[in-house]
Amino acid sequence: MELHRGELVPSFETPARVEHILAAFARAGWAVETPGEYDDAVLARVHDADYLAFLRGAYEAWQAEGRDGYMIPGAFPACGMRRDRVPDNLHARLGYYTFDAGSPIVAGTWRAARAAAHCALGAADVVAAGARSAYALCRPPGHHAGRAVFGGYCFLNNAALAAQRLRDAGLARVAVLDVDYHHGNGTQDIFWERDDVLVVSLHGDPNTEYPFYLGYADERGAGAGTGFNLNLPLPRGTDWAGYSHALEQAFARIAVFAPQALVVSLGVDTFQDDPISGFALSTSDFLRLGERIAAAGLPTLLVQEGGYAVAEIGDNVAGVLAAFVA
Ligand code: OKP
Ligand code: ZN
Repeated sequence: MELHRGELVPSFETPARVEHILAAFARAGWAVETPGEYDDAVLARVHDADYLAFLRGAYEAWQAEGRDGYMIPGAFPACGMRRDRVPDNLHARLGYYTFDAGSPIVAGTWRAARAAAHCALGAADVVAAGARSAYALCRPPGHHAGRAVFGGYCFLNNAALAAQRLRDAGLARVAVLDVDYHHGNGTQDIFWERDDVLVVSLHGDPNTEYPFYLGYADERGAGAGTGFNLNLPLPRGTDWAGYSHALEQAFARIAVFAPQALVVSLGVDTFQDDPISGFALSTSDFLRLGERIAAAGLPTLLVQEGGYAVAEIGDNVAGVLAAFVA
């Protein structure tokens, strides 16, 4: 469930999304593997230790206070309030570590987020070992999760963990291309001051689209990372003509960067019938998207992000991957 316009409504991010993706893979005859386990120290490569400790123990602490159900924040340290100390109060800490009320923590959240991260890390290891491509079927998604903040259904930043894993495997430069409808504010946050990971994102204009407070074109990185963040916000209604134009700008920047690998935050909520998004890509456009990504000729790791048109999500994801399977 999520708090949406003052009401608890069923979350758009559902287990059925994975079932539909797996069904499409089965129809295509594609096998799926389960990744191994990773030590939590790997998560600390992109997330702060206090944040990870909070996420790990949040629901047990909630239960120890005699509560059950959905852990939803109601207070946030907004403008003019203190962020230099983390309160003891559990509800206050919950608000401290998130930026929205739409991403409840439940009993299985840590286990699921950790398992999704392991999928991305496992796929990163496959690419680091020399594979042309790999795909990580992550749920929950990750690109809204920052160094020490969750939100937008995201708790651990799967794509950022994968990019860091590739760096740690010895690849000097890694590019992240985020094609989810929503701006990947967490990925931008994590790599903001770095010049070894280029972050490029195509997304709905934050002036009207979630996550609203980040994702504008004038955000280019800071310090050593100046110029290594590229945002390409696009208006509601953008179709393949507009989208593919921005995609060429993205790949022009990536080509100059000349990375050793590409991590794609693969949201398919750019689909025309997505219930919470505003672009107009068709199922056949996802074939073209996959072909364009593959044409970059880079070792490529695709990490599942959003996509909420559940009946079509399988065909849309499989469409992108088709270019890598041929
Ligand atoms: C996640 B991903 C609040 C509405 C917020 C969150 C959308 C998260 C999208 N009630 N909706 O980028 O696909
Ligand atoms: Zn999205």
